[in-house]
Amino acid sequence: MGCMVDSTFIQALEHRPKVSIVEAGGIPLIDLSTLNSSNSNDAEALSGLIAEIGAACKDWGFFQVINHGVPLQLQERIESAARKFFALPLEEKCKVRRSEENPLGYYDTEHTKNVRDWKEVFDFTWEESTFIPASHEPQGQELKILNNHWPHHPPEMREACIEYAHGVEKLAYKLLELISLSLNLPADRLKGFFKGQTSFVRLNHYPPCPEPQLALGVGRHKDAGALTVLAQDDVGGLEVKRKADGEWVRVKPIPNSYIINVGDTIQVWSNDKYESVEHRVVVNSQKERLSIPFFLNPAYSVMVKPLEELLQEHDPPKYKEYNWGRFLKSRKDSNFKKLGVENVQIYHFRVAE
Ligand SMILES: O=C(O)CCC(=O)C(=O)O
Repeated sequence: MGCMVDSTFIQALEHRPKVSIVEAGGIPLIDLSTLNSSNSNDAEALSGLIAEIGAACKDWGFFQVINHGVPLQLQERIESAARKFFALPLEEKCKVRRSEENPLGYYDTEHTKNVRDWKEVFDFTWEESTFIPASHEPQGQELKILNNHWPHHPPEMREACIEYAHGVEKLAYKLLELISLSLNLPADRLKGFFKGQTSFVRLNHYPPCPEPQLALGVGRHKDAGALTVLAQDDVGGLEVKRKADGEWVRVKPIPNSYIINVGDTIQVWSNDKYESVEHRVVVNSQKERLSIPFFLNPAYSVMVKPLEELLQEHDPPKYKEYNWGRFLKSRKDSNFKKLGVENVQIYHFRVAE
């Protein structure tokens, strides 16, 4: 029988999803109610929470949070707007299509590691205008401005997106503080890197796939930025590579929760104390799925390198410094089209041991 999906979507044999799903022993579930209750001065509860977050970052690089303080209606509103947007005819969605020039808006041919993803997306930045380098080349000094590309339909899309981004950003900064504390750093140690942030939100829509055993919604990858805060609907499909044994583990949807993962930037800042972990999205033949990651990213000018306070004579820096903006630009270019080469990764900046 012929194949029902285009060959550009087909994963190499070793990267295809397995039929059986591993759900047992999933990612840690962390209750943040201490932060939002009148007991927030309870030092013991707070230090317990910091220890839990530190252990989750170290052992998994991923965790799920409940009682996080982000109002549920923000997620409901953006989900509803996203479903209406993705249901529009392709030509309507293409009115806000992303281009190589401006990588924001609608896009349906994204590639991860040079294989096409079974999804369509809509991207917008947290700042209405965001600066990034015009080129990833080290000698290029020119900057360009990314402007959000808002559709006319549905009319509530823009407001729902902006309100959601502001709500989730607060949670992202709280988590960043807890992560800093878990590394024995002051709570606000990382905050300065985000003035002029390049953070963005992505609406991911995964339509049903006739051959889910051959393609992936998003191919295996690590997130390049600092932290990702992800909302998903009740369908499920996200899989995380368990550090303990390299097994792909499905993340069970929990109502009104967020999935948090450490990105490459925290891996470098922490000099590998916390590692960014590979994940991927499996699709299915019956149901569409929606997910909404918020990628908390530094400002374009930030030079990323291990934090000095975390280094010791027997633990020297494992990475040479690199510029975040150029790294991001290079990643965006490679996701836009199929290239013959691997895209930039933090291990390219690793110091030889
Ligand atoms: O859909 C998901 O659960 C994860 C999406 C993801 O990893 C991404 O958009 O980079």
